[in-house]
Amino acid sequence: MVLNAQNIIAVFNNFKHSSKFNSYSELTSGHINDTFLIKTNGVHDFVLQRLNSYVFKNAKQVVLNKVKVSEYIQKQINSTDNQQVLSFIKTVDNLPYYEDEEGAIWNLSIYIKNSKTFLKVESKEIAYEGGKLFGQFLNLTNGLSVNEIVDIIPNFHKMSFRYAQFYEALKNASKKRVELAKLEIEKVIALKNEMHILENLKSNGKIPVRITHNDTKISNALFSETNKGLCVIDTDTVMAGIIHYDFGDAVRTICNTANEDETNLNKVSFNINFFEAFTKGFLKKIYKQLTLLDVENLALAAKTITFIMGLRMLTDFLNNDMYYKTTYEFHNLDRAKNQFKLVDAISENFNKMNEITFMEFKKLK
Ligand code: GN1
Ligand code: MG
Repeated sequence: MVLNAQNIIAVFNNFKHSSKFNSYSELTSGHINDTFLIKTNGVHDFVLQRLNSYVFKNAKQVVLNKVKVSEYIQKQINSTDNQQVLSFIKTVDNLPYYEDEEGAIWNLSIYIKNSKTFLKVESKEIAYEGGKLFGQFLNLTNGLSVNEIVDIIPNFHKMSFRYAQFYEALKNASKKRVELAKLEIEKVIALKNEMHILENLKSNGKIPVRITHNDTKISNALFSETNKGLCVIDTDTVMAGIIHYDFGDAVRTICNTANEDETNLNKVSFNINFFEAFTKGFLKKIYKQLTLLDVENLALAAKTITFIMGLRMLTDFLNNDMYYKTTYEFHNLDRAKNQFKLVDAISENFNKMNEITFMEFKKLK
């Protein structure tokens, strides 16, 4: 379907709302779905989204998961305040999603008013608020059974699975792309053992599996106009996981002094002050659920999730860009380079990071 105004209005009007469409704009920060802000003349504006059917083989189930998570959180916060949780709108046929003629799946949620997002964090306060918000999300979903949510992308953060995909891509990649990615490929091979430590702790039952968000980049957090954390969004990949990756993915995006797409690698470094502020906020909300072993592996989690993002971007580059949206030829390779530079910066700060997580945990316990 061509994503023009006429088609977007038609899809929007398949949902149950009493608002008149005013205008729309595309929200372009995501790498996967097509997302639009729909402005109306009514009480609410809306976020309309077409799910990526290559990434989400069972897109209907993604929406069912999302609705379940929102309803569960709504019950926990026990308030009608829809600033803290996403509210999904049903279709005129009373379904949680709309299926268009091509079989694509759409969902609609209420746009949370007076909110903003950050691609890059500019202050310790935002880092701290982000920590509280993602920690609180884990509190709110703590009682949700892993059996309630379908594993929407199996093995999503599983390192051995991502390595297998990488080796497969390497076998089939063009000579040119392999040559261009030579240094990154060497890096992936060199870090293999260390990057499996968390997976081993998880599979040996040392770190508990629970419902987690799995995509806690800072642009998935909404803030109020006064920079208070409001609501965690993009619940597409909420499923069974370990809290470490939620901690780590937030650190990956909060403490990077550059955007994820920055190509000038001199700008990529690790902001340890933001790490401290984020850790304070996160642990404040969630320390009661953590063991010392959990805390000892938080810094490693930041390194591991940053690495796995680089690995997936590199793999997609070798696969000629099948998965992530790209806007120029070597976009995915540039993204991978950015992430691997950040992995190095994390290594340089590793001891300090471990001191901080341990100290902050001790203060609270
Ligand atoms: C994707 O949905 P979006 O664009 O926020 C990806 C995440 C990566 C992220 C990198 C389903 O997230 O795993 O962290 O890009 N989501 C999926 O920014 O693969
Ligand atoms: Mg996502």
